[in-house]
Amino acid sequence: MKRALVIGAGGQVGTELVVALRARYGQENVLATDLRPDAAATLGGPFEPLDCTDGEAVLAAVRRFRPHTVFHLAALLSVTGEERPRLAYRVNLGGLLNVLEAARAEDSAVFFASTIASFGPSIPLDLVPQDAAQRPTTMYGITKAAGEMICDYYHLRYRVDTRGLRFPGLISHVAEPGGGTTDYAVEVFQAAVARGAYTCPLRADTQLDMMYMPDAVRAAIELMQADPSRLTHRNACNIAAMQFTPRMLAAEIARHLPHFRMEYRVDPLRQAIADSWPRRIDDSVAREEWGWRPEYDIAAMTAEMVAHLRQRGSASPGIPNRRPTVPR
Ligand code: VAH
Repeated sequence: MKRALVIGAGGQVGTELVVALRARYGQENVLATDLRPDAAATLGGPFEPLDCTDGEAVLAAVRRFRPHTVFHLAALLSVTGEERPRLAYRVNLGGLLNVLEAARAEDSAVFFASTIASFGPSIPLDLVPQDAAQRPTTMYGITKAAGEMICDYYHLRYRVDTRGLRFPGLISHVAEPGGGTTDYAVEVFQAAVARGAYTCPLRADTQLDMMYMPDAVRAAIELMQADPSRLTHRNACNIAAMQFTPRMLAAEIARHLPHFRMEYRVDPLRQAIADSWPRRIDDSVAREEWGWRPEYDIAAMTAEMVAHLRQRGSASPGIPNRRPTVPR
């Protein structure tokens, strides 16, 4: 991979992925695109506004930039997807189809960001294997499970080099998440540093898979660099790093901020979504097929998050807090 096009670059993953890709391949070889033109100021370097639901615009951007790999990150997450299910369907599936069609035409590889939310409550959720049945109950999860299969189809039918990961909840101090059920695990750090207290929208015992963003970004790049002959599972590799509950995270934060207090006011929508997801996923296949290994556990992640936010001395990361931008 020498040249990369990142779609949805202004989001939580894209903001850090663009930096990592440019460090590896050079600023001019990584084009960042996002629906929001103002993301250019945050991302710097080569940038173009791009609406992934506009198939002609996606094809034109891929044809002009000629990337070896398109990292497709643009999507509505779980909470926003429940608030606007038809839009989530249009963006998450329509956008992906546009990317796959452009990649097919221009012989680019595609990275697809899937999620542990592509599983649902019809299976045992305590240790979900790579090939478990997928019956998600959110529009977000449905679009991601279908997206995985569409990526398989484009590989099998048209030989497009499609690959992807099922990301856990992702935690970063650089950019805000937007509209996700796991956003509490980012907001809590900002609140702890700024106010010493946070009101959590999930029950204290809600265990979910989580991952620190540097691990997630490295996993995406390592998967795209992996020897394709080793990949049996291409588009939907389970990857894991840590599992925790809000109660566990609060205790870890209190090791750095002894006066921190976590309160709870359960949001029924977020709790119902979280209860439908795996409490832990099995990432042994990714470890075997392409050598996946996480580098951050809850202690290392918490120490870095608190240190960065304290150093910044602000309640919110460098990127202004915002709801996700969605097409009109
Ligand atoms: C969400 N952050 O909460 C996303 C993620 C596993 C959760 O896909 O919707």
